[in-house]
Amino acid sequence: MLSYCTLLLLLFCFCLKIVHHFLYDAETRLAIRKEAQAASFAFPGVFLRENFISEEEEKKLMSAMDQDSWNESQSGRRKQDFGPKINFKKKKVRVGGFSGLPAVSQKLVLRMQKEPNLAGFHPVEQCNLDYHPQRGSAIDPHLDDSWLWGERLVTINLLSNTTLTMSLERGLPELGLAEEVHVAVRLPRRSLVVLYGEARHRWKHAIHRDDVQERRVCSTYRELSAEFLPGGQQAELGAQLLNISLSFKGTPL
Ligand SMILES: *[C@@H]1O[C@H](CO)[C@@H](O)[C@H](O)[C@H]1NC(C)=O
Ligand SMILES: *[C@@H]1O[C@H](CO)[C@@H](O)[C@H](O)[C@H]1NC(C)=O
Ligand SMILES: *[C@@H]1O[C@H](CO)[C@@H](O)[C@H](O)[C@H]1NC(C)=O
Ligand SMILES: O=C(O)CCC(=O)C(=O)O
Repeated sequence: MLSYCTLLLLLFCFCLKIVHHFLYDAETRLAIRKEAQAASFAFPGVFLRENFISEEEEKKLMSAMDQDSWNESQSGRRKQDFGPKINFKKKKVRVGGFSGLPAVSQKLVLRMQKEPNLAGFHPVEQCNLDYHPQRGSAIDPHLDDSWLWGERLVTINLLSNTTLTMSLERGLPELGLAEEVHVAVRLPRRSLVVLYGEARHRWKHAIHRDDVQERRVCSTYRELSAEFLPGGQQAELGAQLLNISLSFKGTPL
């Protein structure tokens, strides 16, 4: 009986979980308060470029992607991966099988490199994810690996608008927010978003089920960490990955 009550109490508390909600403003780079008792704050580490690709390019990209097969992934997502096989637990990278990023990405990568935050951006992985409301697609809050992957995570958002939710479970004590904090970053269709700095390493990112209203596809590009760049312990492997990746002769893994 007691445990049943305890369970109910826990459920009650869970439902009452307080979350402070903010909305990211790309122009001022502020997280704007949605509630009276909180103040807006600077939110560094997000770069957003609207209309990164044209409608025509979106059509061509999507038709190229849909010519390859999609693999089932977690949480109702489907996936196409162009990159080395990685075992993050054992910190092992296998080059075999990786044939490079797809040809259609070459001009997009060149365009990325012209963005103020993306000088010298040389991706060694492209992961395409396909979200659909009928499959309840979502991605839980997480931080991307930083052993292999470098500072900048670059995503092109296709087919529909969505919201990337940034979260800090422990709140922001420096702002007097003791409970979980969410910052909603609106991603318009055909925009490019870069996460770096605090938005890359401190805040988790997620796509909530409710924020997938129509089919939505994204391509995320990842660069190497310092360990795999010249001067790093695994520089040779890094050079090999770059060589393959930037040949743009890829077929999916
Ligand atoms: C998508 O977002 C853009 C830019 O924020 C907005 O102008 C447009 O109306 C939105 N489209 C839909 C279908 O909600
Ligand atoms: C990549 O490797 C191939 C074969 O090992 C070599 O011929 C080529 O020059 C390399 N390309 C670059 C850009 O390093
Ligand atoms: C799907 O997974 C299989 C098995 O891992 C792999 O051989 C295939 O290339 C994958 N396809 C895509 C599009 O990622
Ligand atoms: O769907 C997105 O935009 C985010 C994808 C993501 O977080 C990931 O692939 O790790």
